[in-house]
Amino acid sequence: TKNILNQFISNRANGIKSFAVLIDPDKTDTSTCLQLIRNCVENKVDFFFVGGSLITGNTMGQVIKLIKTHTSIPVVLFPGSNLHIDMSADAILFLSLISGRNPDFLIGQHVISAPILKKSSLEILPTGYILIDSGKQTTVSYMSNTTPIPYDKPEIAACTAMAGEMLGLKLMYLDAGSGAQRAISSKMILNVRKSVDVPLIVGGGIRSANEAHEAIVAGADTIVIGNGIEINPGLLAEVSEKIDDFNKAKI
Ligand code: 1GP
Repeated sequence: TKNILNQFISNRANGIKSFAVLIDPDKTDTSTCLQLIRNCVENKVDFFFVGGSLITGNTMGQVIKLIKTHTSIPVVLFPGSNLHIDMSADAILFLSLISGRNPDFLIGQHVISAPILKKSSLEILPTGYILIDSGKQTTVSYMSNTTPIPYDKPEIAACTAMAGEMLGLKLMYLDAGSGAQRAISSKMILNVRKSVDVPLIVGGGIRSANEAHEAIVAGADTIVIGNGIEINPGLLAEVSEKIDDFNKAKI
């Protein structure tokens, strides 16, 4: 059933915040991955994002299989290229890198993958992918050969999101990049939030529950964390609790 986009949209409409955990298939062996999955189940994570801008191993399929055998939490592909498609996932972030000016990541990769995705049962999530500078060059900015939006230029991020929404993109993903030195500022999140109605995914460099909370208060609908959990597995429970508290206070 294709309902992940609707889940994002109805959560947004109801002011319900959600939590996505990014699994980089390169970074986990089976037992660490299994531990992480159990941790996610215990803490009621809403989505798994699986992927990354560069994948060197051949384990993405195994990671998805592992998730699928242990939970029913939806698996959303977070591809770095048209090579990162796996039919056993539930959905794919069909990312157009709208902060960049590299046509390959704006539309080229999409043309190559469209006929394959069309025949698949993957739910397509048309997403404006907006990279924000985080203090040091990230893998994604290098690999995509694009310049991220400067950290302190919220108006550029806002106009980029507006244009993406006008082009019909259904989700916006503000990303400082995995392993970012600093998370995206509240000011920028707020600016983007005020400029578009679509659900707003925010990630990159979030290392504490407080940072996650700030992003949510500023208007993020979905928080993505990868590295922070690898460094501190307890972060998962802390962030999940913050989100829960926020959602309960809302109801
Ligand atoms: C990266 O937003 C994700 O695309 C998560 O980043 O690994 O820094 O949490 P981190």
